[in-house]
Amino acid sequence: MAADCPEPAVPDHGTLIGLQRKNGDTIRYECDLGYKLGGQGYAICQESAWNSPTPSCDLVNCGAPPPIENGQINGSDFSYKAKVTFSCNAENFKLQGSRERTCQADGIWSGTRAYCLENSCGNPGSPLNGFKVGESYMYDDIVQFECNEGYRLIGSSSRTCKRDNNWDGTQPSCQIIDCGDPGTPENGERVGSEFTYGKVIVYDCNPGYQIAGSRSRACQLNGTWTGSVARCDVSACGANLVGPSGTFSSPNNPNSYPDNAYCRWKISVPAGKKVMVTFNSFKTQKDKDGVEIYDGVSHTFITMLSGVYSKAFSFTSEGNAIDIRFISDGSENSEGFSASYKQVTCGGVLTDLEQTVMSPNYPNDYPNSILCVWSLNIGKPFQLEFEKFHTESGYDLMQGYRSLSSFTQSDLIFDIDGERFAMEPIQASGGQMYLVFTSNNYRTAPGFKATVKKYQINVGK
Ligand SMILES: [Ca+2]
Ligand SMILES: [Ca+2]
Repeated sequence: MAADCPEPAVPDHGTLIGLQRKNGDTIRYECDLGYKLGGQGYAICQESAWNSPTPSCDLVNCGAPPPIENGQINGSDFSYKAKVTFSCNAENFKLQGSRERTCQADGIWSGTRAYCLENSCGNPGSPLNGFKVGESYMYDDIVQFECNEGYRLIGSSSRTCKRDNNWDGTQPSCQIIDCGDPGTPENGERVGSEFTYGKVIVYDCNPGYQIAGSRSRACQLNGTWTGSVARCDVSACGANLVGPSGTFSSPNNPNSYPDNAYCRWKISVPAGKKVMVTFNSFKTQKDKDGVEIYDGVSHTFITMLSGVYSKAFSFTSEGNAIDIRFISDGSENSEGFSASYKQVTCGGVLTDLEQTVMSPNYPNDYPNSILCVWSLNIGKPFQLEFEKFHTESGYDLMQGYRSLSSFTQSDLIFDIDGERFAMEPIQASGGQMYLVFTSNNYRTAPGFKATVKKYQINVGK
């Protein structure tokens, strides 16, 4: 019978399990936590000897953690219970994963793998009614915000991507710029009812009052109106005038009008009639002082007169009222104007294509001794096409000027009388035409009919 096996050695940091030492018996070795077996974990007693040497218990080593791009591993002990930390090389990188990892007993690092990722705050978006400038959202990048015209930025106009992946400041919004109601002066009127950025309000005073403060005001970017509050003060000039006829003139005429004059005359005649105003003399500081004429019913702008006119001229309203303003600036003056008015039944104001001009009674004979004035203010090139023209030759005359504010010989574009057949259209590339028809006191004819038509480039040659 063979002898027993010798007492086996116990590995450092390990334990021996099993007390039997006879042939055929098995013993086992176990290592303490954090140590692993180096060698076979058991031995069998065979022929009085252990068939395997005593194993070692080696300290667990997790090995170097995977390298970290744009960062570094701090710590060089990778064995059981050792800790390593990770850091990123530059501020614009942010660590993702575990900042600290510990080597565990199973040889695996605790936590999750660390990466250094470039910082990004993400697209902050554009405000409604505005836009963003800047397409890069990394650390230290700046995006700027602007609002569309007419909107004001509320919040941060620029934001910087911070290290914590958040934008600094607050996301802006764009608020519509509204200057608020600027009011309406007593004894006056206001044209315009929109108060947002860029909108313009125009003031006027009733006849007999003159405006103080700003005649027009615009809503500005900063939410305030330009100019100063409009007021209507009693005026020494201007009046409401009622037909059938009368006169009016600039202040002090024929002596000089004052600086900063503002006079408004509104002349009304019975419904169905029109007002013809004749300027018998006219002399103002050119382009600085002058007269504005509007239809008194539709408020359509007819013309503006300024400078010196050497002969009398007239304007006729379309409705049964005409609205005239005389305005002078703060320096230099002249004698101004003298005017008369009367109610008439011919002439008028044309502002659109396809409108017609006809002699009174057309197609029957026009009356003797008439003066008819038409203002054609179409606002774009047009041509006047006559479908008929027949007046007393040599005495009953139709004249056309290319302007509503100048009536010199060089402004005259046609001057016709008698009977005409197949007339070429008369073109007005400037969008305006001033027509005057006069008949003398003897003999008439059927007159004329003409229509405002679209401008044709190739007509007229
Ligand atoms: Ca002046
Ligand atoms: Ca005649």
